[in-house]
Amino acid sequence: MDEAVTGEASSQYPFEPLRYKRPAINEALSRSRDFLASMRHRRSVRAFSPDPVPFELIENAIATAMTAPSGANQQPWKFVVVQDQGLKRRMRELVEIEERESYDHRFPPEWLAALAPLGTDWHKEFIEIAPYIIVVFKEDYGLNVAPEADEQPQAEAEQRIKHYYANESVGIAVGFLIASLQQAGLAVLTHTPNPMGFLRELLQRPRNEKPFVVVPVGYPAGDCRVPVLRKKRLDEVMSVY
Ligand code: IYR
Repeated sequence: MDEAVTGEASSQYPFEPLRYKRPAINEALSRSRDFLASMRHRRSVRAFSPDPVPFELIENAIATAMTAPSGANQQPWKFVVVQDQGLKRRMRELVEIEERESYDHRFPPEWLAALAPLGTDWHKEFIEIAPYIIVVFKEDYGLNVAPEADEQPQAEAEQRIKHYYANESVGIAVGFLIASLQQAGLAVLTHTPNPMGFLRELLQRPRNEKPFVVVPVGYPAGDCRVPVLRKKRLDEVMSVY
């Protein structure tokens, strides 16, 4: 391989051979079709069963999310798994306060109209019922605390490292997370209470972490119903030049 193409020659960091095995075409097609079929069954679920979920499924999903590409490989994400019943109850209370205000006063009519087919309202009991709530945080910057932090006022002791493409990076990682959970037969919702700054306080996260999305995870309730929604067709979204 031409070193100039990889940038290896100009990099001061070590490179290693890519570990890669090209799959046979039939094998690739078969895996790709199976994955598509599974993902086509994914639905956002708002009615969960309280049945327990093996914790390894949560860990594996987060480990999968962590493989996502990120701007400058800065991995600007944190995944906070809430299973404590008291904490979930408190989270539900706080979410419902904000959501009630949003539905009653903050959402403009066009937004309410866009949401109408989903049948959502301010009630968020799923936060208490789903066995796990994964709260994903985004770091717009990293925080390095200098070793001599003790002797300096806090503002001087910390060093901020700008993160690049944090939104895109965390968005991709959440996609991986959801795909992994779907493969494990679990249901999720991508929930974005608005505003959700209170989650940083509730979960006592450092100030460089910003709540990105709340992901309740569990098995769907036995009587779970979902709205009839249509996904766009391939020809509506794909252009080949
Ligand atoms: N956060 C609110 C409203 C909401 C907004 C969007 I955009 C949705 O796709 C669904 C709901 C709620 O969770 O009810």
